[in-house]
Amino acid sequence: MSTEDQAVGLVVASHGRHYAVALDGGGQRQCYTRGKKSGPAVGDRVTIRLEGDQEGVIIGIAPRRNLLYRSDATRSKQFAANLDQLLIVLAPEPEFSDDLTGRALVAAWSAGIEPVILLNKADLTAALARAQARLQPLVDLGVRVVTLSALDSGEVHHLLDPMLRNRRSLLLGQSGMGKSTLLNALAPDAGAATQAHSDALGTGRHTTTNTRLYTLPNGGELIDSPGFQAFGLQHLSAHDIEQGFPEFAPAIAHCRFYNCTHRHEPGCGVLEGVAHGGISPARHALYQRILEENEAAQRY
Ligand SMILES: Nc1nc2c(ncn2[C@@H]2O[C@H](COP(=O)(O)OP(=O)(O)OP(=O)(O)O)[C@@H](O)[C@H]2O)c(=O)[nH]1
Ligand SMILES: [Mg+2]
Ligand SMILES: [Zn+2]
Repeated sequence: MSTEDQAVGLVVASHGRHYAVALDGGGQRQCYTRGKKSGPAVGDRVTIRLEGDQEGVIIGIAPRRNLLYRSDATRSKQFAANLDQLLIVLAPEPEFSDDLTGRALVAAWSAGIEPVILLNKADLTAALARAQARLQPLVDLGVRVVTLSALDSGEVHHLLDPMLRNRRSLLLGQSGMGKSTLLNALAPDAGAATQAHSDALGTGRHTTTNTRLYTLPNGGELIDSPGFQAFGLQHLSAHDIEQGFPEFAPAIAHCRFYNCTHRHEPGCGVLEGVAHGGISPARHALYQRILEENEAAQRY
């Protein structure tokens, strides 16, 4: 086939098996894939075969720097590819889940992507202190937490513009935390639907239904994604999971067995750390949950 029928571009939106691809030469096409292999993700560089004036078939995906995804025993769901930064969006209300937050951190660290927590809705002052207290163990681990209100766009620009410039970042979090509201504060032209709209329209709770990449007026690329309620990490190896708990590393050096799983082995440095206060029991419990889910999945 001649290369005149082909073009190269960036996947900027995905919805099921449909993708919007921004072509290097300008313009955007609606594209789809053929076959069953795991498909492209927002942030992928792809080659397409042109079809008509508006459409295309994705025929190749360039090698990825990284891919953030979640999976359970039956299926996997890609968040985005080739990321510089993961922005985990939390809020005092609705209450965020420690388990899901911990899993998002594991996903980022095991994929080599820098995570930052955005604690949104700082204007809800009555509930803010409790949310901050719940995040303190993660602050102690060295996770950067930026506290802000998406309703104050001046503050959002002031705090986030320097972090976002020249980088590709993904907004990730449970439904209702304010991801799309933050996006709109940074890129008013995005006009993303938020729950403020859907409340007014009386439509359902899940507002954002597809993943989409926006180019920010003050520099950088920001990807908005639908809220999630589960974050399976079945695709991670035991080694990957360990990478997701960087605070275990110094203790692991003291484990008696080289193949220690840090659950019941004698002479385990991690268990020692949990017993003597260096390692948080809640983090160790999360580690065990993830490891056990993976072992269960492998028995299928
Ligand atoms: N008080 C307050 N409300 C906010 C703030 N940010 C967002 N909200 C509100 O929180 C609700 C949810 O915001 P969205 O931006 O739709 O949340 P989302 O995370 O994109 O949700 P999904 O798309 O369903 O995943 C809306 O009613 C917003 O107006 C904030 O900083 N303060
Ligand atoms: Mg949204
Ligand atoms: Zn151990």
